[in-house]
Amino acid sequence: MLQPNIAEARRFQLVLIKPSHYDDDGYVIRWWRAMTPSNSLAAVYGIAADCAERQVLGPNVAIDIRVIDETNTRVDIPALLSLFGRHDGYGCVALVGVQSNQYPRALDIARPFRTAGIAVAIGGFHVSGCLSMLDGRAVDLDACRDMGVAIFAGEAEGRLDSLIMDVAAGRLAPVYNYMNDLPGMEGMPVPFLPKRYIARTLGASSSFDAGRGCPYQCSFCTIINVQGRKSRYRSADDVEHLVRLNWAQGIGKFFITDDNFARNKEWESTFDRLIELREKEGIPLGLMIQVDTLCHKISNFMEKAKRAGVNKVFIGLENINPDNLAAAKKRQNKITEYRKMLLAWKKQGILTIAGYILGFPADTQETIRRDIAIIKEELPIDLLEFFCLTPLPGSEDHQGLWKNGIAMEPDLNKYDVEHVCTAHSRMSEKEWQDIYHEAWSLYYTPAHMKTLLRRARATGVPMGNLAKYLLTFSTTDRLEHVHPLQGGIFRLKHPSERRPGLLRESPWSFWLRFGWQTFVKHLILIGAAGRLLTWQAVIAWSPRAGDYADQALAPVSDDGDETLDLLTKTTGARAAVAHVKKIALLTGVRVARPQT
Ligand code: B12
Ligand code: SF4
Repeated sequence: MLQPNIAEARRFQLVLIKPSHYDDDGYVIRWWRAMTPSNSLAAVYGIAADCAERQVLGPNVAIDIRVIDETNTRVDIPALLSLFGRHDGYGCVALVGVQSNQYPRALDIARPFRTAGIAVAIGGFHVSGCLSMLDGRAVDLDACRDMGVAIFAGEAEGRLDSLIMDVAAGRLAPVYNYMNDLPGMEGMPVPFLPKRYIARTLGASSSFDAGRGCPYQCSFCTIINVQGRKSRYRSADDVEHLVRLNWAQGIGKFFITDDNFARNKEWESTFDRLIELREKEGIPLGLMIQVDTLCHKISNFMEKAKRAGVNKVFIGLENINPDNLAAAKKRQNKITEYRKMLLAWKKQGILTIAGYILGFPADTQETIRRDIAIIKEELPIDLLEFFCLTPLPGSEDHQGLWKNGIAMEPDLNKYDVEHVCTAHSRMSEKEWQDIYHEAWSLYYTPAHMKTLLRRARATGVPMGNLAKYLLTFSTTDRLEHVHPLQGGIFRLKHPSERRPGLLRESPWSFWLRFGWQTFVKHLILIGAAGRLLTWQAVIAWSPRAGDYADQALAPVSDDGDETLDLLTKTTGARAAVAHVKKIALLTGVRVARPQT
């Protein structure tokens, strides 16, 4: 980074903080090593580093950038206040990528800085979603105005310069609203984090968004109302540039965070470039992507994904009841295609992770139990993640409830898609919350984990990788009471980090309980890891393991699987099969071709 070399240069302090949120006991969720790196931080850091390099505050002012991801680093407020003190308050705290569930914590972080007169700005999905869908004040945005925290809605590419200049000139505005002006991404600064920050996450992987925007219209989705429905993308040159930047510091694993990489208009040129870097230059790329359930219909998509280095794919399966999918306007998810799509990923030996939402209108505890049993038996999914259907601020669902004055959970800290935040017509709040937790134990039974390992062995999915994820996914909700996406290794807590308004525990009882809980949790984890390793070894060495077959791995049959429970147990499923047959009859196309 270019820095002025004259001794009396002023140094603008830009502190980027990605807040975490509070657990059910009111303590900040923080780990020695968090599960996933924050792409929001990487994106804003990349833009800020570019501002520093271009010396946007003039040739005599340096910009020092600090990065704090609160999921893996404690926000040491006294130390930061003294840093600002040493620079006469010249600088700004930027609360980055703040989601709705992180908004209360973000405000708690902002308070002492505002009291000390330090400039604070906040950006991310909560403020952007609210300004996009609501009246500019809901939900709780006035708290920012009251404290003098500047609200930044929209994307920072091309706009951070002016915000930094406003802070430096002491004229920070209360609101910056760019929601109606989404920038193009080509040629923009790329997401990047120095290795010392990446090292605080598991597996030392980084992330980037190759594109933003999704063409679909799911009613629970905030993304389309914040990032739009048009595909915007980085060019293959941009992607190559960021891969090289990271590889120069030894990082070759990436989470490509596009919500639907299959609908990124530049997916093919991006994959082609990554294939070149991997096959010609030997950069050992390991990628995770997110896709929709129709991606198997895009010719070459899966084959190129494999060659580009994709080894994990997240699929927004959401539900197996078509009535539920239709209620959420997720009509693009065709349950009649699920098996074909999943088997096609299996054919590439790529690990599949599917998201499953609980609490759609037709769901009850009984139907959820039945549906999970069907998935285990009939769908070749490796890992299944559960979420509660949540009216997230910024979504059409939230806007509808808000406009009609229907009660929703008032505490934003709970909008983490793990807590029930609104009423359901067929389940009480307790029933819904209980079945969410039960779902994890229904799927991750010892018997099913062994089946998953057997399927992995038979289809070439790396067993060690799967076993590692099984350990996390089968234990995090039960032991840590958080979603695996919010998880990590070795939970850290501090008595001073309890949510304001809750009782401060005595240090003695706090540390005693923390020590005991940590000990017990790690004993259970060691036991679970030992069992998984033993199963993995036994299955790997079993002479006929490669021949393993079951209903989930069976090729799609000539009749399009129409006798499976997946396609017969709900009226919606039967209607979907009837529809496919009708179309086949009209077009003369066979219902399904057997997979090889
Ligand atoms: C990758 C991802 C993750 C990753 C990494 C987190 C991250 N934020 O990078 C992981 C797997 C850890 C994750 C976890 C969770 N996630 Co997530 N995640 C995403 C995803 C798919 C991409 C995030 C991203 O990189 N976006 C691109 C960046 C560049 O956009 P951005 O964050 O908005 O930042 C831009 C602007 O907002 C602005 N900006 C942001 N901050 C600031 C600050 C200032 C001062 C300024 C000037 C500008 C500015 O500039 C940036 C560049 O343009 C989004 C969906 C999406 N499309 O964004 C969901 C999303 C953010 N996640 C969501 C949720 C709910 C979660 C979880 C709670 C789920 C769970 N229970 O586990 C956890 C929370 C864990 C955590 N500690 O953050 C929701 C949040 C909805 C909401 N309204 O609150 C989203 C929107 C998805 C959804 N379901 O709708 N997530
Ligand atoms: S497919 Fe995913 S990103 Fe697209 S609208 Fe639906 S939920 Fe949102």
